[in-house]
Amino acid sequence: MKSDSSFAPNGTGPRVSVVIPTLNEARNLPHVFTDLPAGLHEVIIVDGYSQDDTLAVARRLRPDARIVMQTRRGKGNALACGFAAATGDIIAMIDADGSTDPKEIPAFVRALLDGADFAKGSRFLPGTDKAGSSDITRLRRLGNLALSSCVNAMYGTRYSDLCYGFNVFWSRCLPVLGLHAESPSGAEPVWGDGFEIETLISIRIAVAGLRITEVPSFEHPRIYGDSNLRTFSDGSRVLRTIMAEQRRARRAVDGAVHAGEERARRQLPTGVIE
Ligand SMILES: Nc1nc2c(ncn2[C@@H]2O[C@H](COP(=O)(O)OP(=O)(O)OP(=O)(O)O)[C@@H](O)[C@H]2O)c(=O)[nH]1
Ligand SMILES: [Mg+2]
Repeated sequence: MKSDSSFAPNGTGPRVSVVIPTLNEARNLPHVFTDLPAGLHEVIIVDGYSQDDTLAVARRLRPDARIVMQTRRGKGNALACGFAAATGDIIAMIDADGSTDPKEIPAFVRALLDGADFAKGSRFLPGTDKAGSSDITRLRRLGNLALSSCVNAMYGTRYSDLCYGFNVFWSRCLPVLGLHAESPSGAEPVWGDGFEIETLISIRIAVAGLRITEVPSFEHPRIYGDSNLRTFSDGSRVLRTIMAEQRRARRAVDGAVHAGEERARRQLPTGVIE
């Protein structure tokens, strides 16, 4: 990568897919598109059946963008659908409301090229003036700190900003995330479909032992429109996710131990006691 604002100028280097969930973001999309770096492999808009002109604006301003309609409801489901559709080596997840800065994507990609599996955006990384937020409220900041500390204590991580939606990772990490874009039971919600998605991803990446690098990021206020996030109910979903993921990790360990015992039992002749 030769410059800060473009990827693989000679067609070399990793192919970067950008996944952008949209729910009524027609007025914000033009700002986001303007700041996308050059040389991207693909831009994927995952729409939640917006009532405004989101799709028309996307098609007009970025005819090469791929448009995917999500299968259920919620930002988490939108991201799962976008990830499933992505064909790049690297997937960047950003918001469509103007709060995440697409110009920062190359710094995240650089972290991956330097050896990370998962580049996690952080508004609160100490020791840098590139991290910050002019959007987050005091209450959400405190809640985020408490939830980050909880995850760090339970999973041995060092996240400084758990609930932030700007992350970039190698697409080979997707199996570890275990997300389900398809809907076997119609539009029935699936755990991870909502705003808990960022927590779920961060925990599953950590449990899998992948290499995580935090990248400083500055969050701006949404440009137009209203937030879809509800501080208390979505905060409590994040807390339930933290607990549920620990049970999931334990089940995986128990399953592996059981499978190992079963294999060992089959290999030993009956009556042999070690
Ligand atoms: N497709 C889809 N996109 C969604 C959905 N909910 C939110 N989004 C998008 O996800 C991104 C983040 O949503 P916001 O409502 O801004 O929530 P937030 O950024 O976590 O919270 P704020 O800081 O309050 O803005 C935006 O691009 C939204 O358009 C959804 O149900 N479906
Ligand atoms: Mg937002």
